[in-house]
Amino acid sequence: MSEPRKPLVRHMFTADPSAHVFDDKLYIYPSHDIPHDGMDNDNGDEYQMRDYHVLSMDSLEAECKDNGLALSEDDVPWVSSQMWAPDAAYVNGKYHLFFPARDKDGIFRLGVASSESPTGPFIPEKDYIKGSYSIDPAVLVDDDGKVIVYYGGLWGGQLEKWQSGSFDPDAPFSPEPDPEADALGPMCAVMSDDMKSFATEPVMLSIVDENGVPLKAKDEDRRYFEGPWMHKYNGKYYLSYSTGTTHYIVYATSDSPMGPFTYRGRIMEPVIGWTTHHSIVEYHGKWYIFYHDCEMSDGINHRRSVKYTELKYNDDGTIITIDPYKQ
Ligand code: FUB
Repeated sequence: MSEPRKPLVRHMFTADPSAHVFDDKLYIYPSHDIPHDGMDNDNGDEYQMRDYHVLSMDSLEAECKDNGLALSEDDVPWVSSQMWAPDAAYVNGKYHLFFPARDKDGIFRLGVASSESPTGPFIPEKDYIKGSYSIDPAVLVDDDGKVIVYYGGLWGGQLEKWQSGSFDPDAPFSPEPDPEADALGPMCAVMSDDMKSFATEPVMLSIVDENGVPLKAKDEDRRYFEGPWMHKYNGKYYLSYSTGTTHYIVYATSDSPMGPFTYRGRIMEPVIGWTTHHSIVEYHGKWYIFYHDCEMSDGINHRRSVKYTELKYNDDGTIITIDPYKQ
């Protein structure tokens, strides 16, 4: 049986969970961490993932199942390494897996693969999505049918390296170039109907404070770092993300899926391990946050395990902050 706040599976390391409900069952699309004794650095070189396995639960009371290999880097012609945090969406009768990985030049791109089944195997497109870069795709299928992908991550995720309009391998990534500058935000684009390309030019989302002023790069407790997620609650768009260096999961809200988003607060305090990455899903009338930590590996950053817990809102729509180690 899957218990909240315990690793969903223990036979492998899993991270970056994107949870969805399809046909009344829970499906979790995680990264698959590989144990090794290599380097651990600001470039994320320790995250050497090579494939994806989809996890599923018939209900919250049921055992969490590993559905086996869903996609391997060996099957994707454009990928050289590091298949990082994925997401999935059900559109036009098919399941689509969105994933980031390094291309043959070592540049992170976004790819897509599709399947008749939520658990795969997924058949990848031969090339990455044209115009895509950076990491951590998260996909919203909006109520009007529009499919919007949010993505981007600092440091190893290379978002800073695209600010001139093309990839600049020498752009500094740590710390961000100018702490007084407006912080970078996640990128976002509408997908084409066949899910194979961007239908709109990607734009960077703006995240502002309570006075409408864009968050600054130096505001590390609140500014965007990586791991975007978008969900809707009572008609509002909730953009949640990791603050990276300060290890929080925070959120901002808007009346539009393209923002601007107003910072609202903290969803989760830091977990054990450097990265924190989450998704939020409604299931049988309650809300849950899926996340990872390194408790099972005694704090080894690239040996993470996916967990979940309930997420609660106040009457005014704000989210109650979760301490991952206190009930
Ligand atoms: O899993 C590799 C990277 O670590 C993800 O892309 C980030 O969000 C962070 O969790």
